[in-house]
Amino acid sequence: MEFDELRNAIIEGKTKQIDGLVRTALEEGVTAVELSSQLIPAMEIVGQKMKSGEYFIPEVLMSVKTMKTAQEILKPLLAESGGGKPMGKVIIGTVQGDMHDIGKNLVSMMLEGGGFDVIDLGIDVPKEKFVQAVKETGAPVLGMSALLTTTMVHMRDVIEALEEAGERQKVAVIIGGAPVSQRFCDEIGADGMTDDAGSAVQLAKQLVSSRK
Ligand code: B1M
Repeated sequence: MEFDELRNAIIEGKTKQIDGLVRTALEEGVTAVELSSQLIPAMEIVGQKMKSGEYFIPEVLMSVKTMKTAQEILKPLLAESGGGKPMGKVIIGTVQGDMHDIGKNLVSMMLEGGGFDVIDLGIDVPKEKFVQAVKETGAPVLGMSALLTTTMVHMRDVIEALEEAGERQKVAVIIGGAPVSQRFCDEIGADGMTDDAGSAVQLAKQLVSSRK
């Protein structure tokens, strides 16, 4: 399978073509997990074009729409890929002020594939909503995503709010997103961070089993 055509469809925002390209790749035997990981670098290139001023928001949104079309096709396949052993609940959301959700959605889909029951709070999630979800669901894992250096700071606010509500010890907090580092994770007292969706599933599994 030649992935260049698929990546170019994302970079150039060819929403109408992506459906056929993804389905052809699947028919050729490429797995949904492999396809997902092949498509991510295309968004990196979109980011570079955004930064250099070659792309403005409308172009970026066409790429996002194309990526989301691909994700919709892959979602049920990723959910099936884990073998089905139930792992419990995970709450996930993009922090307050942040609208980026492609990476968060990918993590969500991979967690479902890993057997987790995912409660996705969406984007621009205020700290109160994270705390309420932990209280109401008793989920053992809370995941937060942030793509902006200006919004990642809200991860700390959520952890502090969990402490104030007496919920912090009940839930393992994992974080991720392009600007997040291990140093930042340690600084804010999160339980772990990962750079990619697949490792987020491994981390969530480790944290759940270490708490049993
Ligand atoms: Co935005 N944006 N954006 N954007 N955008 C970035 C992040 C940026 C790096 C682009 C750039 O300048 N090069 C830059 C941030 C700079 C910074 O803070 N340092 C930026 C900016 C500045 C902005 C705006 C401020 C632009 C403006 O309006 N002037 C604005 C802010 C809006 C807001 O949120 N308040 C904005 C808006 C947008 C769009 C709406 C146009 C669109 C988002 C649409 C959407 O998501 N529905 C958008 C996009 C698409 C991007 C880029 C191009 C691509 C992001 C993406 O989807 N990547 C991005 C550039 C880039 O990242 N190179 C950029 C693909 C995705 C699969 O990767 O999300 O990193 P990622 O997820 C990975 C890992 O990080 C990890 O796993 C995922 C899969 O492997 N991961 C986790 C993520 N969450 C995790 C959670 C975990 C574990 C792992 O545990 C819970």
